[in-house]
Amino acid sequence: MTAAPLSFSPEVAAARAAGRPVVALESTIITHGMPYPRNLQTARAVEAQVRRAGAVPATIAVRGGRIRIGLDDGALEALAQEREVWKLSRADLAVALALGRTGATTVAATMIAAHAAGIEVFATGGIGGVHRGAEDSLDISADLTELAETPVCVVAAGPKAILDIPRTLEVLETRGVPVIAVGQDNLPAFWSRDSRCPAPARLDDAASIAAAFAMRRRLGLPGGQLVANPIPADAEIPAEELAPHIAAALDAARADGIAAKQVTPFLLQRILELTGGRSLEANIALVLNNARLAAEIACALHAGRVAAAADAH
Ligand code: PSU
Ligand code: MN
Repeated sequence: MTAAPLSFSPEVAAARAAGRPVVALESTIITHGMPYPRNLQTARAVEAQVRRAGAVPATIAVRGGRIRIGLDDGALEALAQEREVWKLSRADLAVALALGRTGATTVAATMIAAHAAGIEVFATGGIGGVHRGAEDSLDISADLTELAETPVCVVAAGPKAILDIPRTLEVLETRGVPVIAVGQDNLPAFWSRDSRCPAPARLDDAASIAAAFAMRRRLGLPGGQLVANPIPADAEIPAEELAPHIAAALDAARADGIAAKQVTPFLLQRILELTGGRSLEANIALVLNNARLAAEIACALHAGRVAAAADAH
């Protein structure tokens, strides 16, 4: 455990005291990934989904010089409506805390916070990765290096389809991150079930995903694992249908000179407009689906620990 300035919500503090399974949730998806009020409704629904599946949700954000592990409904609502919220990745976390700024945590920063708080499982929508054209821009999300370094099991619907998925897979392999497709051979692509890229590994249930994660910890390997959970079939937008919208959004980003942290929020918003809101509905469906699986994995890890403790007696 680090000396990180953590503040736990009463619900999460009680779960920790009782040794109950906890699932971390990020906040950039709320502040930069979805428009108000759907962002707030989704954040609440995702928390409810985690609870229904038997775990305790801990939405993570930064405020008043503290990393908040678990937000009550008032804090969630304030964050969802606030305008001047920083998007915090690994590079920004310390600065935002030192200055007392309000910040939303990305996958990378949420992993850091979750690990500091002793939370092993984290649900999000899609991870960041290697952007298309990264051979020139060098725009590669810090989410990938975090997965290589921080032992948290991240449940996502794959890398976002706006990215260069084959190159994202190459970086993850180089950095030694297990990439596990759930229930299918190919990696899912966020709004679509099939990226057409074979996944490096496939597992079909929460218990085996938990076992793989626990084994990685036993090996003493420092990083996490990426669990790529395909969007439910009835909510997906087929990749062929999305391709022209992604191309148009990328053109718009180039024309507007969008760079760095703005790229992903800009592309998500553009694609929302181009699909007439369908991409948002898909995004919500996939996050809910990931929250349920993450809770099941957290429960399986918890059950494994209980069994191991019983064996030791
Ligand atoms: N998943 C979503 N919507 C999002 C994100 C994930 O469904 O907006 C956020 C996560 O916080 C992720 C970030 O870490 O997008 C990636 O940003 P970047 O490409 O700048 O690293
Ligand atoms: Mn980037």
